[in-house]
Amino acid sequence: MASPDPATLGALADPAQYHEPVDLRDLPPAKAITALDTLLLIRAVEVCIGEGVRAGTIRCPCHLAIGQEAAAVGMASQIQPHDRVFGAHRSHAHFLALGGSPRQLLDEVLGRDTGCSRGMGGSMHLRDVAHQFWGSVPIVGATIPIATGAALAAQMDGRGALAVTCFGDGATEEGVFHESLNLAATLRLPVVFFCENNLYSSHLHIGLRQPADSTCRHAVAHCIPFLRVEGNDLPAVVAAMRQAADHARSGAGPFYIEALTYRWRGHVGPSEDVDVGVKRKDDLAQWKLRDPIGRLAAALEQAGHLSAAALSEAQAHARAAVAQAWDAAQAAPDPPQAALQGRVFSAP
Ligand SMILES: Cc1ncc(C[n+]2csc(CCOP(=O)(O)OP(=O)(O)O)c2C)c(N)n1
Repeated sequence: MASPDPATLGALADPAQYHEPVDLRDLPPAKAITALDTLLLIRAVEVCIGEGVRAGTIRCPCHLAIGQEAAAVGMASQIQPHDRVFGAHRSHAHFLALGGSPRQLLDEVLGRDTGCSRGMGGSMHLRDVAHQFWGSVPIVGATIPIATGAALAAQMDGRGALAVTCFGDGATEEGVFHESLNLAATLRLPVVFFCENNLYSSHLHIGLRQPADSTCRHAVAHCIPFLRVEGNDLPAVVAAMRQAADHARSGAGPFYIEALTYRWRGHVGPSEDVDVGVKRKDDLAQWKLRDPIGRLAAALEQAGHLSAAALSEAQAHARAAVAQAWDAAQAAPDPPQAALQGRVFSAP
């Protein structure tokens, strides 16, 4: 079989395709149901955050990943206790997919003392080391070299752990991205470069920013094996991530994944931003038919593992859990004023 063209997304970029139920052959039903519950929880949390921003209750900038949930859940499926995962400005889904608490996330975006970063970070500085999420930052591309350093630490520790860095297609335009791929390949570091290509960087389509629409060509340039995957197909992302993680853990060096997906909301905030970007209005309607949740649920229903009533119940359960967390988060305390300086400088 010919290798895929590393520069071209081809049919994957066509929003009119891949609307059918996903292929469940490689994912046991119990795992698929658990994954569906996580996808529903992430969706419910992000819808809640969007409403909080719209109402003015949440005042930090929030970049929502509604529509991109399967990429995060597939990435998280292979993470083990000594691994270190890093995110970026759009990382609510990474945090939750790894097992982070919705309550701690909601507390954080509300600036509460009980948030995952003690209310000092907001949406773009999430951290939950107990669930292998070592941090996200707003500077585009900034966690890519940090993850590469974590992979060097993992290599020196010799426990078979790996580092994962999740970033968008826009981050591949940063110098540190290329420096990190070069170093990781040269030192054969156990790092998975996980690119969620949602075709946009802020309001600019990739066609206006890069000479080709697939970022996998950068992996080839740095002698790193790659897989390109339909990012709204949960079992496909799980399979790709399994191959990438096995490769990195075995000592064979870094691996590059490009998960093609699409965000339903604008770059930042809850609006759908259909009035900006190239053809976004028509494309968004098509991408909603390529919903990662709908396609997984349809496959489970088709295979007889899920009824329409059970799906509604799971959705209601996710929404109720989030509503309860939201109420509790609003009642949580703000950080004390003394914490402003106390958490900036480390004690001698
Ligand atoms: C170094 C740097 N340049 C520019 C910005 C402004 N900025 C924030 S997010 C973003 C878009 C990044 O796009 P991408 O990496 O594809 O991630 P996505 O938003 O699509 O998830 C930009 C340009 C920034 N935060 N940091």
